[in-house]
Amino acid sequence: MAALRLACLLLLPPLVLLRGRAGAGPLCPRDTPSRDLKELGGLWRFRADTSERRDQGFAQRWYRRPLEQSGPVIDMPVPASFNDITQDPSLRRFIGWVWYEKEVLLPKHWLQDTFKTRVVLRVGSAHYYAIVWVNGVQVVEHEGGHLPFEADISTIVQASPGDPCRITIAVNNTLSPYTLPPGTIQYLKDESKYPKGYFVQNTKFDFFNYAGIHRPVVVYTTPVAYIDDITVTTAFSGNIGVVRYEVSVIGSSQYSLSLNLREKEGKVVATGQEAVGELKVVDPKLWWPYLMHENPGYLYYLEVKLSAQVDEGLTEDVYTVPVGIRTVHVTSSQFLINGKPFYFHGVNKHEDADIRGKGLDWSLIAKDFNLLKWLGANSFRTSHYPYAEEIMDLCDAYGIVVIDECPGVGMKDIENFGNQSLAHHLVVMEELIRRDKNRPSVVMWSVANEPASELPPAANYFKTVIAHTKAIDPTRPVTFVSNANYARDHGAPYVDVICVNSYFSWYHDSGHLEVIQLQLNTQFENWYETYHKPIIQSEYGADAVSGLHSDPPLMFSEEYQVAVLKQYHAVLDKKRKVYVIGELIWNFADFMTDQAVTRVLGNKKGIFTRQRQPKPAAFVLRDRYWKLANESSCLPRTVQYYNV
Ligand code: BDP
Repeated sequence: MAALRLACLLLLPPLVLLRGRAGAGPLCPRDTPSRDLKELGGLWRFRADTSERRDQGFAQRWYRRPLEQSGPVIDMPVPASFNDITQDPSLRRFIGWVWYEKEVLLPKHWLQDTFKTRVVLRVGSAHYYAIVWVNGVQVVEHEGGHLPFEADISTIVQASPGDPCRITIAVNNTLSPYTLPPGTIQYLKDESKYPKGYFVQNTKFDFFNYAGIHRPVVVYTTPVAYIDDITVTTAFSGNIGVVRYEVSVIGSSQYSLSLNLREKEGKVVATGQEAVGELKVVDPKLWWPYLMHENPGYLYYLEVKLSAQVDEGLTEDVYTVPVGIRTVHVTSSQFLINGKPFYFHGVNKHEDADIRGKGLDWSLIAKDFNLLKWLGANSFRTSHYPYAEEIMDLCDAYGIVVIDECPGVGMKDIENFGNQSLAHHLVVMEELIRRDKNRPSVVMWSVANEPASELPPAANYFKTVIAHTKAIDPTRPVTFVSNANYARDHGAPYVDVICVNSYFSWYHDSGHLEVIQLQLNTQFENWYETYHKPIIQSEYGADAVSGLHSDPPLMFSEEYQVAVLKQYHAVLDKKRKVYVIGELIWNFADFMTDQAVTRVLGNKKGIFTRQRQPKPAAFVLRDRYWKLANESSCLPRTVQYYNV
């Protein structure tokens, strides 16, 4: 109970008023002929509220004046996690409210043209609970990391044109049993062992709980009458591609639309005028996964032009969404993309790197995509939370297939399956789908990773979350990733694809490579016999500390990691001929975790180190993935082995 009280105290500020929309506008901010964009990356002023109850910032209203007037501030990069930036161990493990602040001068024409410009502040993601003020006025609050949120700040910034606008963001990383991911706060009261008031945050997931402002903060403009959302779904029949669309407009009821669907090179292939319609493309270039076609990730561009009547006259807005024409279907033993069987040969990742933690970093993003291509990986799962939009854009463009996972990870206690958690989980799925619904790369939603799905309440919980997800997006299959016993998993009846994790010869029968094939075979047979649904081996692997060697292979050596992979591959090679539709290695790269006796500066199951250098397992997987790609595709010889 005490733990819960503290969790609530840390999470909820006194007197929070909800203003503005808690979610983000569905359209990712872009520069267009009618919209401007200003990125607020760089160094922000930063202060952690170290008061015992973490409530000093609210009691003293730090948002009312420049943050440095409240006490000592430091420089903090945005985007980045704050944990690894300083030499201060207490900041690395800090739980509670931290405060960020930046002053920004906005262009004059955004502020003076008050009737025609709407100014919006958008945060790509902040972990986990955020409240935002502009010039001391609260504009939005948002629960949950990994997803964007925004607020219309026009009236505030336009009230004092010429003055810098002060943006204050308070972020709280406390996790409670009802957040996603969940966690608990534990007070340790034995004063012979712990200082007074000592508490820790406990979680049941296996990655370091990085916090801060992880993705870009931007200010952007739209006209006052604007394109609020565009939803696109695609199909094809014979040589006709179909792009169904729906445009929603805010700010005027008197408007006209003009839509142009363009090829990559700019040629218009279809046009429309209605808010809801269907565009037909003759001989469409389909969106294909990487290595399934010589021209993967083909995108059309749907340019939407709005001409709207507002009080002051006519205003125009333009927004363009990339469109990949493709279909996804699941049978009892196959995953079909554009009607052809697709085999996931890919990875699980993390947003994780030295120093920046989970902060967006273009160099890392570019390197990771180059490594994926080198590896011959055609897919990844966004384990265990939604990744940055910048990453997802590249998946669309490169043809990397994505299983898009929400932050339902570490749900191990019965409390995580109550109504409060469920209500929040539904909102998170809505926000995720609103953000990623138009992406051709996203072929399936994953609503959780390794929840305690044997618990009886998991039945109704997953039935509801999956039904809700399908109701919002009827075009994509839904799964969650299980490590439960096939006979006792209460969520599996509701999924379209069985995703199963196993660590034979690692967490069980440690060191016994000889049992892997038997156990893996049994695992697959049990699941398939029970459900007759296609199966993805959604995690498997072993830790290898880079540079540790042992022959015969012993645990934690590079040789052991390779040996585990080879044992798994022997069984996968049989089962992929029948109902196994994919294999995703755990993990793409080593990543930071909480400190524990089982973790050596983090989880070492990466086939690349945290610095993205290959371990021998990477070469084994590379050979395998390119072979799989060549088997299942008709790639021209030039693409058949990635030439570095
Ligand atoms: C699985 C989890 C993943 C862990 C992995 C491991 O889904 O988050 O990091 O095991 O233990 O159970 O390495």
